[in-house]
Amino acid sequence: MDFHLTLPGGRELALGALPGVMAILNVTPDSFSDGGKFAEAAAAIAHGKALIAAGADVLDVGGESTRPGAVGVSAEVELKRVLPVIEGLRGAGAVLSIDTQKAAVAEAALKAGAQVVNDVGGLRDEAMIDVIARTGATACVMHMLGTPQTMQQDPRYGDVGAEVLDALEASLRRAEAKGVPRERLWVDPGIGFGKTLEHNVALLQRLGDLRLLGCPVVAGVSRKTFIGALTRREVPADRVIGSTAAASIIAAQGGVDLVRAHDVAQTREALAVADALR
Ligand code: HH2
Repeated sequence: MDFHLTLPGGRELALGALPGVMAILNVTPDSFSDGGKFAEAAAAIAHGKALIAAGADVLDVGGESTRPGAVGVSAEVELKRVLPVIEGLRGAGAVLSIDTQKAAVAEAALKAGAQVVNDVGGLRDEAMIDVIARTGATACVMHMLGTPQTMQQDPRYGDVGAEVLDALEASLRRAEAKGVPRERLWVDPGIGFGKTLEHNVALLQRLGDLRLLGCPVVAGVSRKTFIGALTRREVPADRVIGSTAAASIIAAQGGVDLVRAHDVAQTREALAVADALR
């Protein structure tokens, strides 16, 4: 099925039978996998261009790590990291998204050229919904149990699939109540955000259920801890095959529209072969 992701200004990100790739660009010193590699603007911009050349549809620029236990940074620090990178990559060939939980960061990034706000907080902050409503931006609404500081301390659910679905529906309704139409919202189950290995597996096995929400579905599995647990790979950069050749493919077959990935070329290749053999 062809899927069109509607963007501000009426622009459409048209995806074919294959899911699109949302490439990860962390301008941080401490992200769990690529922390420190692209913390300088020049390095981040060069990496962003390489990700576009490798086939990224969306570049997700982040200035604050949300790995379990991460210490948050101020809006000022986040902006200092992301704004020069967004300005440097505007018009470079991919849709730019800002990965932030802060309304002020989202608003400034949208002004600088981003079109999508990727909020791992799932629009829990009313000020963030106000920014989305006011600017006409698209938002990716991710599910997280608690905060990055607390989320992996014994997360519990009765039925993880149903609870994530209900929580996402509640977030979508809060946005709709403030005038944001569902066509401008994407949903993401938040793999690894307040979930055990079993929760992540259950969510990835039932990704298709999220389509009931009537929005494009995004999933981020890239190099995450659950891949390390299943492959016994301690070092995140060693989890590429588990991420690209297995989890991304299963997610795509489960009906995901955008795969969030560090390894764009490998993800694209795996998706192309899996699609041909379907
Ligand atoms: N995962 C991370 C960050 N943002 N956004 C969405 N929509 N979905 C995800 O699964 C997701 C996300 C965590 O990964 P990463 O950005 O690589 O690491 P860090 O938070 O340490 O910067």
